[in-house]
Amino acid sequence: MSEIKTVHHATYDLLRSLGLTTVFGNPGSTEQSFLRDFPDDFTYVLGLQEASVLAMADGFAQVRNKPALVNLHTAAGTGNAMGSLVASYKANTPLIVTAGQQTREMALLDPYLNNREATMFPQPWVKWAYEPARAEDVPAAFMQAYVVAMQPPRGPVFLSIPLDDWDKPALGSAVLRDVSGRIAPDADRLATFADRISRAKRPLLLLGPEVDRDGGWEAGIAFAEKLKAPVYGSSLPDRISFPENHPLARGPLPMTIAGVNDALQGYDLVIAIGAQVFRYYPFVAGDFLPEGTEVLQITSDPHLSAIAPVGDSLIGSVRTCLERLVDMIDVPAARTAPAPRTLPEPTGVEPTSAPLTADDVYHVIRTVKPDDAALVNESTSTMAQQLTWCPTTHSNSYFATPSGGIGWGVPAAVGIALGDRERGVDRHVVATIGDGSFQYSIQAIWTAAQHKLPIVFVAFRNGAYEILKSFAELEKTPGVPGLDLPGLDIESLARGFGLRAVTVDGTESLAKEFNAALEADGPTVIVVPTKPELPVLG
Ligand SMILES: Cc1ncc(C[n+]2csc(CCOP(=O)(O)OP(=O)(O)O)c2C)c(N)n1
Repeated sequence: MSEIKTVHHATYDLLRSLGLTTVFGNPGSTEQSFLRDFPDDFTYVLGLQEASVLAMADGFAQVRNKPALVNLHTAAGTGNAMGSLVASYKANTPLIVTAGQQTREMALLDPYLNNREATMFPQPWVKWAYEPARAEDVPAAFMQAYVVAMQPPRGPVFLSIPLDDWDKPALGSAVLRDVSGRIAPDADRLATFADRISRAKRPLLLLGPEVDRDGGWEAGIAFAEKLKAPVYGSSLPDRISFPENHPLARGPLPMTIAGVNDALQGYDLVIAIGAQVFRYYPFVAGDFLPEGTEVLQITSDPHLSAIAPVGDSLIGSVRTCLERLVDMIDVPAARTAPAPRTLPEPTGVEPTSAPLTADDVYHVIRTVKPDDAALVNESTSTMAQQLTWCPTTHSNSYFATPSGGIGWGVPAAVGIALGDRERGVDRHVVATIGDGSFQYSIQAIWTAAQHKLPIVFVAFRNGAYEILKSFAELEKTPGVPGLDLPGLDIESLARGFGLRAVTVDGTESLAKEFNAALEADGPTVIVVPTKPELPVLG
């Protein structure tokens, strides 16, 4: 007679078959029955707080282009992870987020650590939330969670699992399924779009974050070069989908209704691929489009299609659409590509003492950063200088939060480095982080140190929540308290978590310490005293 499998056994077998052998977590008593006898071929990545656990898993999933598995501690742990979960949902990151639940035996008694209404808690920031009705359903619920997370538009899912389920007998081995991860566009509609693009006199191309996520980097270049149109990215980009040093690249669109309207003046057709129409932030009123401008949007996300205030949409994989459209459109032979914009060329950096300007810092980083390094950016008041000096030139190499919640960048950098290691990619991760943003999930740097990850954290120590001072001006709200950050010793904090750490006193020491960090066997935090600079918003 064959041995009866437990739910624990059947689930781990399934996870192994799905290639989900890394668990990001922070354990508690409600998770230990899942984590017991943790198999040797699985890896447990411990994060010291759940906001970090979830954002590390997000970075890991994004670079691997596969789901990541997260294990949280019942309601309290899920609560800590919620801010990061919003970012994962908005980035369409496939995550299987699990949380332990009190035993079914006492469910009705609302015992200590019980997760009341467990499936309601993470809503609406998950595609699916489920607590299996029976222990026997746990393995199949994981299979379903995988399918929901991976089917477009991808995103996080949530499973709450009572702690007494794991030792119960399973129904047998879980059924392994494979489903489609890409949705082909409707052929007739694509032909209509191709026709409208061919008839455009002065088109503008917007390539949003979904293009890079869908593996459409090369297809985007081929399409843009055939179209001979300027290429913009989404404002506040979480991924960059087009080489910013390309002659057609124009950087991100503005982030206000009025600003976008200005930028689109004179174009008769905006082709928005893998992008929200449009990503706005501060409210500066205006018309959505200039007179005579039309919009065609292509996305695999019905929500992005639904919320567009103008334009016609087509649902489908953006990579597939780009690959097909390039052969379907006609471009007048007489059309000439617009002149390239000029970005400053990195020259010798002037020796300058701290506090440095953001231009100084990014100029130095540009000269010392390896070309293939990934950049994670969460330095909110210096985004313009980052774009100017450190353009993204490779696929899968720029990352920022799409939710607007800070505290994502530090742990995401850790997850990206872990994901690179796991997929056999040997590159550095450079994380440029504001001194305020650094504090929200700071404990993630401990995980980076424990795993000796090749990350250079550059902390901009301007002593303020500087971007909020710009907002105070824009919104005419003088006298807001709580915008200064005196007395923070980030170097000591980093050492306390076991990292190499240094504070630099100028451009020369920044370059020297950056190079030393690249040679180090593990992560380094470089604190750079910087001048507070009010960015222009709009
Ligand atoms: C979780 C979360 N809490 C609060 C905010 C509001 N907020 C936006 S930017 C910012 C300050 C960022 O300061 P810092 O990282 O030092 O960058 P700086 O603007 O100084 O360049 C804050 C607190 C937020 N975006 N997310």
